[in-house]
Amino acid sequence: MANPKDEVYSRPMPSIEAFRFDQSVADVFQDMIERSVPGYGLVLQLIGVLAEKYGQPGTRVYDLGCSLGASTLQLRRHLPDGCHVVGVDNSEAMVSRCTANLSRDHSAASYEILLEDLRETNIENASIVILNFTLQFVPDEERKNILARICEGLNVGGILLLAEKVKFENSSEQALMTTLHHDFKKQHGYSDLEISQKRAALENVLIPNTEEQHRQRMHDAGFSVVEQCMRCLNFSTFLGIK
Ligand code: GEK
Repeated sequence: MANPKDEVYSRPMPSIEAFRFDQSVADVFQDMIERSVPGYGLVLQLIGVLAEKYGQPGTRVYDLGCSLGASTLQLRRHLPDGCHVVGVDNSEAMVSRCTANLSRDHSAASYEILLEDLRETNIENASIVILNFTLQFVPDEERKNILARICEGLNVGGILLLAEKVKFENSSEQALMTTLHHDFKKQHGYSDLEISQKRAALENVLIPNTEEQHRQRMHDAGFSVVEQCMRCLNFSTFLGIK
């Protein structure tokens, strides 16, 4: 059965409220993210590759901001035996759908899905932490501490996968990437109205950093290796190894 279509911003709205991960978004989220984030499917595949390579038996693996569980499922399907998967999201609507999705998956890895703010999540004995398009929604000034706590909770050799929408210092690069991203969305069926209303809703909610800020922050947090492993337009993915 096809995923329900995202039409959240399809009709003109008299005023645009700040974007929230509520029931109406959770209901259509898979379609929304697939048609909005170039490279999303490839990042999910990459998570599977990393799970197989870096998952350590007897450790915990965290998916922070797990939404409907797309990354969580990739982890469960590709981790070696003996890992415990922890999915975390602070949206009730997401957690309830995620729990239902995970219950239909019969991979061996044990798991729990927590309704929790990731800023409260206790990270310990971890071999993998995933922040797949989540850090961008956390207040900018708190991101440094979050990465430091993640690095502290990882075992040596453990990894962080960080995928984010990014911005560019150079204004022509910023303008070109923004235009191409909107073209990508149009080609995936979004109208100009949907694109502009969603953009307004995300204005003070999704705050992007530059790639340099991400690299620096990961180094400062204690990762000894920081590599950009993917970029599609204004969406970048970094791998940090402790
Ligand atoms: C995927 N990773 O499909 N604590 C916990 N969850 C949060 C917080 C927070 N402080 N802030 C936001 N979220 C997923 C996609 S979506 C990305 C991640 C997007 C959650 C929020 O409720 C939402 O479910 C998720 O982070 C971001 O692989 O919408 O672009």
